[in-house]
Amino acid sequence: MKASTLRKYFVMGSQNCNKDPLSILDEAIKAGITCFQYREKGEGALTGEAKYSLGHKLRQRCAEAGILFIVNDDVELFDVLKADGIHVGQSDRSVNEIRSNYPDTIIGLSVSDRTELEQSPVNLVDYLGVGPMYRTTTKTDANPVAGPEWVKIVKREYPNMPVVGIGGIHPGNAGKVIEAGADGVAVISAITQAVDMSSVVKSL
Ligand code: TZP
Ligand code: MG
Repeated sequence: MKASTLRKYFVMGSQNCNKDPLSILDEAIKAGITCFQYREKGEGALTGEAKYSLGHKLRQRCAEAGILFIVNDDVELFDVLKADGIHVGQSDRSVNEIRSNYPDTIIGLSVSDRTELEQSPVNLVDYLGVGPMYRTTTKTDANPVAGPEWVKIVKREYPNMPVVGIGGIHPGNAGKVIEAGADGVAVISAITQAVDMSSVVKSL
């Protein structure tokens, strides 16, 4: 994948939205996001048919706009929606298994410390999600804050691997993440809760 696709990576599920997720995605696309991840997860998340149904609509919007559509965790959902890629965490389905079943798909992997990095099949993934950059209240089981310094460490070890920072990122601190060497910033609440989304995405 082109590293620049990660530049403004919007992550969202219905549980993050206080209005229609489709209209939030539409607005975010119009504002200039470069990538989207459907992450229907945590308290209040949709399940079953409702999750698939919303996924279909979000997927369609991204296809129409030419925005990469990534599914978090759920390999079956990824498959049914014919998503462009899948993002997994350390305790999700194994990268080895996904790669052998989907040789050409985009795989993103979260790494939050050195141990995770050392134990990861980095050669099999297309990009790394690194974080949390800052304190976040969006993911209740987030790992301890690693900060932009963590981006530097990952990039030093894997200079050619596309890297996106995540966790507590907003227009006021995104620059530090990019300065540390990240190819982009992944955000949830800075966009879903934005009063002026167009200006937030532009500043990011
Ligand atoms: N992974 C690490 S932190 C985080 C995820 C999914 C939550 C990011 O949400 P926000 O609102 O951008 O801090
Ligand atoms: Mg996960």
